[in-house]
Amino acid sequence: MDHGTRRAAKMLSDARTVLCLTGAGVSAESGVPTFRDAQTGLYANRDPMDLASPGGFRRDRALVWGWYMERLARLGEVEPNPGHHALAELETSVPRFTLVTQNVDDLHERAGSIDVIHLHGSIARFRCFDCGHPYELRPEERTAPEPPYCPDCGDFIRPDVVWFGEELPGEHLARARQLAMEAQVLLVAGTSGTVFPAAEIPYWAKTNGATVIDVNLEVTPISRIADIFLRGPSGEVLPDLLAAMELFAPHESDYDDEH
Ligand code: BJW
Ligand code: ZN
Repeated sequence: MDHGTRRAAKMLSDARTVLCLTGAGVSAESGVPTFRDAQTGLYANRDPMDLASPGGFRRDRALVWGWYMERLARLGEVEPNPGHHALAELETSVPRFTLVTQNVDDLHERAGSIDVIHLHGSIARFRCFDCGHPYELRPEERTAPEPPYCPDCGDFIRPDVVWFGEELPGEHLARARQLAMEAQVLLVAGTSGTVFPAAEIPYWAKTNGATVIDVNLEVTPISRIADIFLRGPSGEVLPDLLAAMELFAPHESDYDDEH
């Protein structure tokens, strides 16, 4: 086992309060494309503002709707990977563990994570572009070329995600910020750390004394400020980290003398 994994496992074992921040990279090994991979990314050769902004939706709602419906259909065919499972298990071994994700998929929940904050919404929920009322999408509307109309105001239905230029859900962001300031360890996995305000979380944690551990295939602005950078695929690094925590776990025999 390498030194970084061992140090990170020790930090996590000793911590009472851990916050975990995830991004698209944790779902990559499930077969969900990331956004900024130059070849396979969802934004590769495309302008993110055409696909993920209110202006883009107004300009070409069929393009945006089709892009989201295609992604939603693909999500129905994938499963959580060992990285998601390791994070769900970590929640059970740390006294206070919260996961804050930028991902709009539900793979963390499907792996068993319970305390999950979605900063950028959910691709499987819908609401009206104008009046904001929630909307239950009918199966046939998933394959339609255009979004349905809102029964309350007549505007178009959109996915309940956070686009560029839109505010993040206030309560969720406030809770993430509070937890970042209280955390003893911030475990970051699979994010490029380029989209704000989520990308500020590691700075909030670090300036409040947390140890920052970053798991990523590549160097990012977060790995540069991290105390421990574990370079590799999260589907391998996170299970290794969990296994390494066994080294520091109290064993029953440790209590024999006391009882
Ligand atoms: C692996 C791996 C493996 C791969 N293992 N690792 C401050 C400065 C500059 C700009 C701004 C600023 N504050 C705000 C802004 C503007 C803007 C912004 O941040 N722009 C930047 C791009 C510069 N932010 C906003 O507009 C936000 N709103 C806001 O600030 O509102 C303020 C406001 C106030 C008052 C009134 C009005 C507004 C909203 C941001 C919303 C972002 N939404 C998206 C789309 C969601 C819906 C959808 O899914 O379509 O969220 S954009 C997209 O990026 C998505 C992601 O959640 C987000 C982050 O991406 P992520 O997860 O990091 O993925 P990638 O692809 O970037 O990286 C993957 C990483 O994984 C890589 O590092 C790989 O190496 C790694 N990896 N495989 C481990 N197996
Ligand atoms: Zn409406």
